[in-house]
Amino acid sequence: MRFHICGRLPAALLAMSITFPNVSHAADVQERTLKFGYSTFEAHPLGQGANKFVALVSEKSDGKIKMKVYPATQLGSETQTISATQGGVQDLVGTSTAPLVGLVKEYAIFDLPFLLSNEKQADALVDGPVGQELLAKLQEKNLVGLCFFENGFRHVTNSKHPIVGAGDLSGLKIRVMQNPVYIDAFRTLGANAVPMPWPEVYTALESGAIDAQENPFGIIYVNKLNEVQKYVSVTKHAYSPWAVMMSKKLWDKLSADEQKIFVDSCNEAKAYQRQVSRAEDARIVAELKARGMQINELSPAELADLKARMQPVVAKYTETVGPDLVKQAQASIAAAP
Ligand code: EAX
Repeated sequence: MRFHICGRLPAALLAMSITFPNVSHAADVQERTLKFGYSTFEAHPLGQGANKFVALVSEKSDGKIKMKVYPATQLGSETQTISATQGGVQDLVGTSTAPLVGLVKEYAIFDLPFLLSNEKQADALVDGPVGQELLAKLQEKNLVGLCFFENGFRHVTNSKHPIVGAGDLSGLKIRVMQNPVYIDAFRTLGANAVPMPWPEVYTALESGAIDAQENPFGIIYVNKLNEVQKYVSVTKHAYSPWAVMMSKKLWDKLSADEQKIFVDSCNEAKAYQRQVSRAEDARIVAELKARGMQINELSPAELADLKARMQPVVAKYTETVGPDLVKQAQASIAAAP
């Protein structure tokens, strides 16, 4: 029977069935239970994407590879969980890319103020040669970058007044991520920029130790920042990709089949994750308003002024990451659909 079917296959297909493993090839996959920790809540689009990734890995491994998720900074702050993953204490981690700048300076390219204007450009950048090169660079630091999810475009919130122009940031005590570009950017605007790990932010806002912070709508919403912040100003000053990473110690122990399962699952999950993230944004804005937040846009003139004031910061970090890398990034962005 088998022979009979083979006999009817076109020659090219027959050749393929000899060259490549056929369907009966048993993938080299072992039973594993892995720890995957990340900073935000499971209900956030990032958490939904993480769950999708976990489900895909399970499905593709016939249930052999299980991942236990630890959302909401249960395993520590982003910098702590990144180092735990480098050391192999934690198997997988998802974080905004901003704290990675301490390990691989080129990651600062994502933080250049106003580099990106929309999601299509973001996808072109992170899925293009620059993003792929940056994922690969993590290997030097005992991490394997699997793919990029999306945290999103960042906006400033504060408890004092609406920010209608760059001048309104002056004097505000604002929490920023542990990343030199953000520190410089907000200091340039006259704000008192304080780098702080995320798990400390809510309390610092609540106690009035800081006045302001900046994050995408989704993070503002799931963390209920409306309870401690009155104003959201749609500054869209930077875009945060979110890297899904594996400990290189674990990666090196995996079979080629297992490695492929993780990379394929991450790439499938990212499409879903980004779609959820983008679909949720409008609903979240309405919800934040319903919870009493005052949301304001900046006029085109004020935005242009803000961008202009960021130029020295862009120039400084273009030198740090390398002008060629920035040119490559700009080419990907320009080619976005
Ligand atoms: O969970 O620290 C931050 O502001 C980041 O956006 C983080 O991913 C939030």
